[in-house]
Amino acid sequence: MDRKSFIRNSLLAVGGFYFLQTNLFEAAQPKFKDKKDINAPIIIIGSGYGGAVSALRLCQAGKKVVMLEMGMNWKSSGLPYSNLLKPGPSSAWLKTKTIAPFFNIFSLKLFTGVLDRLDFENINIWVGRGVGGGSLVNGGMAVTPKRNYFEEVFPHLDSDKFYNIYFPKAKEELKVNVINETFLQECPFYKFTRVGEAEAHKAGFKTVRVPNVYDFSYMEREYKNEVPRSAFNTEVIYGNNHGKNSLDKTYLQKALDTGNLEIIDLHHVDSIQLNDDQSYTLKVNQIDTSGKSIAEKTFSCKKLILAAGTMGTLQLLLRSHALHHFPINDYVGKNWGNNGNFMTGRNWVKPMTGGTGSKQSTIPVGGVDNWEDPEHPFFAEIAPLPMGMDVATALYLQINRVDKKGEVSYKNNQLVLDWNESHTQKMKENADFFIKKMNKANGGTRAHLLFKNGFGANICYHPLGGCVLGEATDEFGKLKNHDNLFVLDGSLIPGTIGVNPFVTIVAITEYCIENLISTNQFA
Ligand code: FAE
Repeated sequence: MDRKSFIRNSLLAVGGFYFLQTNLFEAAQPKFKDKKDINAPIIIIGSGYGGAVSALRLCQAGKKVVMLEMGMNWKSSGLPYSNLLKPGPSSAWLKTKTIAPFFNIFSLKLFTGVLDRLDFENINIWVGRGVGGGSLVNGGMAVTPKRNYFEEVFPHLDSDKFYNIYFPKAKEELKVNVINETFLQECPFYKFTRVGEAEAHKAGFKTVRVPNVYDFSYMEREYKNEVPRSAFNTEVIYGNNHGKNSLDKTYLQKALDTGNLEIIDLHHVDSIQLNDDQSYTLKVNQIDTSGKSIAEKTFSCKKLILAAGTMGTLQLLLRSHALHHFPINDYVGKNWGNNGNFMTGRNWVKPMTGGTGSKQSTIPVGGVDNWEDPEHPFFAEIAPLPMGMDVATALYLQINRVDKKGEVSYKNNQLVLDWNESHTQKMKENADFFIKKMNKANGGTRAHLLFKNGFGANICYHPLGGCVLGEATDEFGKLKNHDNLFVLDGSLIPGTIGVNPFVTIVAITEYCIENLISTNQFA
């Protein structure tokens, strides 16, 4: 079987093509309130991790905050999220075909879905869109970085403070929990994890249990069919209808409960101008759910927080600089990385004994920890591949060091990424080492049915950097040469953190916003 027929046959076997119902979209169009152009004291652009943490702490300090989000508010729309086997409205941001890392044979009608893919010459970057940002589409893996690597990446931060205060605070607010070990050992939906761990041990690797924001007590009840299924119903990258504590249920809900936050969805900020009095004017496009522009607006604010995610924040800064000579400094765009993301896998994994399992949870709970190996340091998530049938395939998202950083610039009206094979060479060597060792000990082949040559070097879920803390910004996220503009999102982390990044993004934002509030930067 070749790669294309593997994908086609597998998907046809589990459900066939799913044609979208036109009337479903039309009936469900949210009713937009006609908002006048706004002059607000504080505007936050983006409702992902950095934006949500900033909003909560400012609102608790009694500040009125307006948050602009280009994606949709799924919670208030009442529209359900789609699952992997039946893609629908939530599956992609304004695309006519699905955009998952593989298996993209499903047609879609243009809709403001939650998953977007930004395609560059040598790398594709997936991001979340909607109120909650990346928390709507991600796997919920809530990992605290290894202390020695955190200290290497952020030599100027007080790591005692982070490990005693900000990481614990982040985990508590995000509702991080760990799967029950007995449940994991017995549940058929976690066969892929058990096989992955047993094979890793046989090959001489160490494995670790990975915490998550998915509520594992809910998962145990969904297994018993006491509540609707989500992780066990192939829901994840197109949104989870249940179980996952995404930001709309945690930080953002708490911020809304203060009465000080207004979230305005389906509003895309195009560019920013700095005014003579050091305030900001934003050019904003209101769109409908088919992506059509329905109003051009102008928002003004004294204090501006950029939390549009690494790529969104860089786009705003670099585009505004190109269009309006918006002041930026030489560090903007530098020190960018893919957090060492490298996807790989193995085919023919235990085909005679049920492979990795026909039923798979979408929530990863295991990882191979080879970080201490001086020659091949990496962490590899044992990732699910929920296709509704056993495909005897193991999937891994490796996270490596990023010793050679990339750079982001803006040319011909678009972001350009200086990133090529030389940046991922060491990652490829690590993946090759890992897969060879696994196959030697356990059987199996390189996953040429999933990726060309078995390596997905161009798959990135964790874009980081480009507006690095202490380089492009001061030590608490204020952009250099600005009095009233703060960057608080993944772009503060210099391209790498060694684990899945959102716990670190939350902890760093908690640290920065606490200081910014206490030094009256938002007065
Ligand atoms: P982010 O969450 O991306 O939020 C930015 C928000 O700004 C988005 O809602 C955008 O729509 C919005 N925005 C952007 N530009 C504009 C504009 N011009 N106007 C208005 N709004 C705008 O930023 N990380 C983990 O730690 N664990 C995981 O298990 C994990 N799995 C992942 C799986 C997938 C498929 C993906 C795509 C990512 C995953 N990540 C994971 C990465 C994680 O979600 C990501 O690092 C964070 O979401 C980044 O947080 P930020 O606050 O930087």
